[in-house]
Amino acid sequence: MKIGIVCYPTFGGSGVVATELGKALADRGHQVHFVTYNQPARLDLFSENLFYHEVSVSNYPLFDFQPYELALASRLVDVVRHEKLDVLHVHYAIPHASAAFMAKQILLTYGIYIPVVTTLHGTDITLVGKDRTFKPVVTFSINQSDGVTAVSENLMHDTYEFFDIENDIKVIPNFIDLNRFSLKAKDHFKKAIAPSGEKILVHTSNFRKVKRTEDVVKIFAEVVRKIPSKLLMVGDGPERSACEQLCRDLNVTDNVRFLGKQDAIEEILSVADLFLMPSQSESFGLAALEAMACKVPVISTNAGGLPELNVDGLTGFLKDVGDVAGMGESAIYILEDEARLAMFKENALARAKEFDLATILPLYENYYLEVIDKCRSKCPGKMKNN
Ligand code: GMT
Repeated sequence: MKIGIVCYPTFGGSGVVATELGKALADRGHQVHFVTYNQPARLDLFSENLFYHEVSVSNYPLFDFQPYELALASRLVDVVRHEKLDVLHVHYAIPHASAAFMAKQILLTYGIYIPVVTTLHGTDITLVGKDRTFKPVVTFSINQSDGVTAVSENLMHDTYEFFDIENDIKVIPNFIDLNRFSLKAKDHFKKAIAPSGEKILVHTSNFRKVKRTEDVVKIFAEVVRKIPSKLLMVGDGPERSACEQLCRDLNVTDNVRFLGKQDAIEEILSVADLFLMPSQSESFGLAALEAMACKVPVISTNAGGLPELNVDGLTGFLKDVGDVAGMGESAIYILEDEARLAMFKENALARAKEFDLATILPLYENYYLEVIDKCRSKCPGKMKNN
């Protein structure tokens, strides 16, 4: 197939999923065209099947806000026509699904029907989508998509609950490349971080409010009182300075390191004993899956889709949002006993394997074929190979 992928090219989970999916599809022999404003963070163009089409937005001084959505729609029309795509897969409803809708309408004037699959990732629905000003556009563009997927059952239910959706939504969870995310020998790094054999806790995120990064520090402050340990805070974002201040207030700065944005997350996870994800909401929790694949148990909230990934008492523990004391106690419970910690680590890896890329990728491939087939019978004559 010739597949167009639209995503945010940043470190965010939706961009990571879209990029890894595109790369894996290219490895399977599909031709994959990324259409976005920057080359996606994890995209290396070494495959003959991978293409990148930049969306350049004007900087015409008349506009206070440059019309990205229109630039994207125009670029999509161009790429679909000239690369003869079979399907467009847009990640994140705003503004990708609506830009795809506009491109689809324009393409019809050229006698081309392009099937559009929209994947909902979470914040497009739970946070942004609930903003009343966006609701009509999100509802409309989901309903106008030829196929819709969500990354968890929970996100699917939320979408049906908050929007008037007439389309079926297929759940296809996040996936993990176990070749990349696996336990690596990083003893020298471990020694540098924890010279006296302290336990290592890790948090990775974009430090937005929804991640409750201050809870990470508070949980760690509980743990370090009982268990010699270190905390690695990976990533960057608006809440970082508040977290750094909290570390000073709680007198834990000597045991916490802020590493900023990192590419080789798997190397950091390889030295970790526990992963903390106290999010307010989390449609799936890709960062937790990455940790589990590196044999790291997870202390998380029970928000959103996290219970579909983290199994309470087996791969870690789930607590209510804001239950810092409960998360601290659970962390100590896992870390204080070596045999117990080893068991949780094994369980985390076993669970992660259920989300292996090799298992999830065919779900997307089959879904594209199903959607293309449905569209072909809906509009004979306007589809490629028709
Ligand atoms: O979590 C973020 O802040 C990034 C966000 C995004 O939209 O890029 O991630 C969302 O999509 C990921 C991939 O499907 C999910 O694993 C994350 O759980 C989800 N984040 C939230 O729901 C907060």
